[in-house]
Amino acid sequence: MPTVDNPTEKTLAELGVNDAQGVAEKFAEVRTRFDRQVAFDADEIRSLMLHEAWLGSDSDPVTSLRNFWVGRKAGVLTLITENWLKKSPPSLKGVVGKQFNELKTHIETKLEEQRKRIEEKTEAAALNREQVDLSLPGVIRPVGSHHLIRQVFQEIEDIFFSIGFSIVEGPEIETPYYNFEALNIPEFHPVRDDMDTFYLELPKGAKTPLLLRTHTSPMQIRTMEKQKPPVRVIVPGKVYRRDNPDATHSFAFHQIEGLAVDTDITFCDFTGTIEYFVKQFFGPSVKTRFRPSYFPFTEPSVEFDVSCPFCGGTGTAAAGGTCTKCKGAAWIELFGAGMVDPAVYGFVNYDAKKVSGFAFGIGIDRLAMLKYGIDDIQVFFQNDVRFLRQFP
Ligand code: FA5
Repeated sequence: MPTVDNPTEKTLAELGVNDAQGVAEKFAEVRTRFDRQVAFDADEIRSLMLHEAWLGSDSDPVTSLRNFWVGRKAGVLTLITENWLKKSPPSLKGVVGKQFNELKTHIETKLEEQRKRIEEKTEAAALNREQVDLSLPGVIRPVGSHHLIRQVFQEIEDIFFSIGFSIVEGPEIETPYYNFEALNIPEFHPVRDDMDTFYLELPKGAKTPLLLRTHTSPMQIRTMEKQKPPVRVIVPGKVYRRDNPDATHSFAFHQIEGLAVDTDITFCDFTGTIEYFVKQFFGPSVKTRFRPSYFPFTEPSVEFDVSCPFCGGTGTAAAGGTCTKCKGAAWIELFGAGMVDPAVYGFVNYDAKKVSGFAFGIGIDRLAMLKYGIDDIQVFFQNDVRFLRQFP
């Protein structure tokens, strides 16, 4: 409901204006009302809107004020043009036109000033709200850390980097060819029984069966297929076997494969490299030894042992009695390794007469258990933060 009359909705004749002075008075009246409103800030305009139908109902009070005065359809300036200027008698047209132009310039200038003023004020208020109080305590965001297995991978990678090895990674889903055959493990070879394998269910007619790799050794083949000697790589990764979970077995675990092939690699290079690694990893005082073993893809094959780091290779615990870690044996079995079997070179088109090399496969989980005194492999996979926090 309008509470204030809007004189611009009437003609000058209807307002009883018939001379130049009357015209000037009416324009002055309108200008005074405008000057009062344009001096207001946004909140004051809002409350004015509630009381005066002079202002529109746009949700933004500043826009409402602007539309009311200069809106093209029904703004005051349009109404003056229609009702005062166009409908004034010829004798007053000149004076109404002059007054109108002055008012128009005045209104437009002042509205622009008001817009800038309100904008600056709003911006200053926002800046004020966002000001940072440097004396307040900061927000503490907890920083995560690497899982112990990842840390052990990193330690081993650093050691092998330092002696010229590089890292390669490969697929966890493999073909039987790479996981077995090319590693000199033909079908029905008894070794396949030790690596009880997860096979993928594939649609009928699939070209080859697929499996979850049971060790990182397939990457020996993939690497040699791609690369001519010299080869010096380590392969960190996840592997899978259908083993029942217990304190030392998991169905998913981690290995690092190592492979070095060149024209003149000897058994001494092999044992020297392994010994260097073990001493870097467990400390200079540990001793190593190797025992004959068997892998179809290495010949000869060995099992590397380390003198028990817990009892100093004595078999006796510091507090007396038998060392519980090595069970009094003084040695702990570490991993399998060997000189690459010449039969393997045949699968990758290497000349077995010209090249030689060694390979090893380290079970990371058991190595980490040994180094950090952990007696159950399952804790690596349970993600209990009480365990994880012990290895920041
Ligand atoms: C192999 O996997 C060979 N590919 C290693 C190798 C590489 C030999 C290159 C020669 C040359 P093996 O099956 O022994 O070997 O497994 C290697 C290591 O994996 C073991 O010493 C053990 O630490 C770890 N391992 C085996 N099965 C499990 C399991 N279920 N859970 C946790 N760790 C396991």
